[in-house]
Amino acid sequence: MDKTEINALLNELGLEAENSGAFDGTWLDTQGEWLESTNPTTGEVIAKVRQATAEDYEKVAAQSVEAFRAWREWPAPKRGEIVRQIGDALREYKDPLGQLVTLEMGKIYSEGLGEVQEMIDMADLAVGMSRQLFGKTMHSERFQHRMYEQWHPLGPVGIITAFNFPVAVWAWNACVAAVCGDSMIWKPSEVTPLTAIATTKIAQAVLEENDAPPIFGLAIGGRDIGEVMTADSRLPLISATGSVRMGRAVGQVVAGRMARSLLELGGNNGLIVMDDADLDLAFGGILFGSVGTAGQRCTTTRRLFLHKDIAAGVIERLVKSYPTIRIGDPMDDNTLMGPVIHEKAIEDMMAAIETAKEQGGEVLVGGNRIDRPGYFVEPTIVKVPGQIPITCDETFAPILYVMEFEDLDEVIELHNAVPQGLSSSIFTNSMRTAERFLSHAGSDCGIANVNIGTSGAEIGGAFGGEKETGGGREAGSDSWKAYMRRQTNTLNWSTELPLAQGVEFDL
Ligand code: UN1
Repeated sequence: MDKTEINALLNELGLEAENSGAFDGTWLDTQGEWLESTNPTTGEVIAKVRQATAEDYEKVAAQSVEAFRAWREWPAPKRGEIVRQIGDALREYKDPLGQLVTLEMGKIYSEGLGEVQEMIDMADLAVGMSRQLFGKTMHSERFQHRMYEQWHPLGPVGIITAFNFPVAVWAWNACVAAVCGDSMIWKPSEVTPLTAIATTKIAQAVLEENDAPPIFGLAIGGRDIGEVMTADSRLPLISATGSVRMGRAVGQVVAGRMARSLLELGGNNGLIVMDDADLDLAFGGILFGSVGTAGQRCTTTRRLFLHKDIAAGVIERLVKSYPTIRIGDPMDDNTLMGPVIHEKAIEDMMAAIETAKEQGGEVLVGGNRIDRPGYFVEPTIVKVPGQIPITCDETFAPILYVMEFEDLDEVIELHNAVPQGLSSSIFTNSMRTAERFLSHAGSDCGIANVNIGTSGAEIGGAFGGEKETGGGREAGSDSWKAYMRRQTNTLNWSTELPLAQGVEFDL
């Protein structure tokens, strides 16, 4: 995209060369430090954003409390109707918003569009949820008593998102929180502020058309804003996506004030190929899982386990294919892999490759930075002698560690022997093997797949993982419960006051 095209795109999405990074129903005249949003494809600045200060945050939070009080009075299906309209607005803006995701984050345009589609799907799902926030009814042990539970709106929710899904993860949280009756404050990644501002504008326009309170607050800033938000006792839930280090800090502070956190942290996802697998299917799954999004999904395939009888063939095919992956401008339809997010991502990737070599790994293909403007690297395969310390870490880059195994027991053990537990997959045509992998004695991850890869989950299922991945669940299934508070009600319509458990307490 040239300068004129970029300016036209910014204009279409209501962005300017200089933008405010704090929104409480109006765009605040922020006085924080300037942030430059950079295009990872060229290294050039796209536009500037002024970060929220602690004072700006205070305004956003105070307004969020107000908005919550008004919003929780709206019946849930009416809240769902607003989210339905947000889904429609996102359909209208799918192309430009998808382009902005590609411009600012660097994923290929088809994935940029896919990301906005994920937001639309999330809105549709949440509309349905708005009529299904079910509580249970129980039978009371007492005569002429009724007992049931209901789910109430929780309060203003803090949402911290990462650069790699700069808008979809907001939608996972925001669509559900909105139908649940919550207001929210969003702290996006500092490297993708423009997509956050554009999204907030799209959602706010829908609220205004419907005279709804400004439930979608925004506070763009660094760790300082994250810390103020995490410690803010007005926010009963902090939903945070990002590194284990960040999540540990957030989780401890939030636990300290007895609030709730929903953490979706690092993954170190393994893909197992058995000797009876359909190797063409497996190849497709490995390729998208390891190279897609330039290795920057939390569900990216990072560890590949190959049965010894098929290992040589699969490795040969991968090593031949990797150099043919079309790397370049993510806006070009032909490109399969765009840049990584910034210089530091390249440094981290190169450091991980060096460490892997020191620990016995052998680079089979790739391993280098590509000499061109922007932040481009070669997707890399490293053969490792088994689990070595570096394969227990998540490096947010397209490095695939490959190891061989002999039998299922061994590989399940190996697969689970890392601190993270997000996504996992096995390729096999054996029903027994598949079921074992999905059983309690199989994968220990929050997501376990058969004959599809580790990445690209649909929004209908609850998304998240175990161990250091943080234990949170977002998006589908009953994840909405995290955004509401449960109340158990017992109602006596008799003329007596019997006590539970048959206790007698008469004068
Ligand atoms: C993430 O990388 O934080 O399953 C989310 C997937 C996507 C979401 C990834 N639907 O790969």
